[in-house]
Amino acid sequence: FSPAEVTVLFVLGGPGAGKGTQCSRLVRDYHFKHLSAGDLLRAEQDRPGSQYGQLIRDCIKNGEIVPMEVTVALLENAMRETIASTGVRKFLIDGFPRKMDQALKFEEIVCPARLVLFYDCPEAEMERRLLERGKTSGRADDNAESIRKRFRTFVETSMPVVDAYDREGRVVKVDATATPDQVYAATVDKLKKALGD
Ligand code: UP5
Ligand code: MG
Repeated sequence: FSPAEVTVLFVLGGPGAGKGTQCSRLVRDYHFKHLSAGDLLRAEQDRPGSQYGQLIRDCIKNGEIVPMEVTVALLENAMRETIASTGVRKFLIDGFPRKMDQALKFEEIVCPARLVLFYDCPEAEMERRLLERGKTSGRADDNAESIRKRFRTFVETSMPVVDAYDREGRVVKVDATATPDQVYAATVDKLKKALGD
């Protein structure tokens, strides 16, 4: 895809920062297609006949990053399907890239990102949200032990991606500690300024 054909925003932030919550609101108001890398991986894990099911299950439980070939292929397929079936060409790529090599690969072979929307939230608040959600989510990684591992991977591996984009001036940073509606208002405000419309 060329940037003239499609618009990609990467939506990043720690586990439980509220990426999915904010993406839903942006979809409601601005007709983006929301592609959560985590959701695509969980769907692939459960797809009968998938050769990656066990690998994905193990990585998610341990808060580790699935090899990027799998994730990039899922994202690229989902983008193609979306364009073919709906014509929508504006994508929120949620929870990806989580590692520097993934960022470089995606921008090389799929499409450069217009900008990175980064939700900034303290660990204690993210932990509180995830433990609360874990009571009903059924997610295999919403337990204290997996959450600890997810936080470590985020700090050691994923945050450096945000920092690299920030040095290029491509990050829109939003404080994610307020209520979802307040965070959304800040998101819209900052995105409008950054995108100039
Ligand atoms: N909530 C949200 N906003 C709130 C607010 N402002 N105030 C109070 N509560 C708020 O929100 C989390 C919870 O908090 C919800 O209950 C929500 O109601 C509440 P959510 O919007 O779901 O946050 P999000 O940032 O999307 O959290 P999520 O748990 O999805 O983040 P992760 O990044 O951990 O999960 P993801 O699904 O992206 O990845 C899971 C795993 O998949 C990774 O650990 C990894 O193993 C694997 N993965 C890869 O390997 N590669 C990838 O590219 C992507 C994932
Ligand atoms: Mg999510």
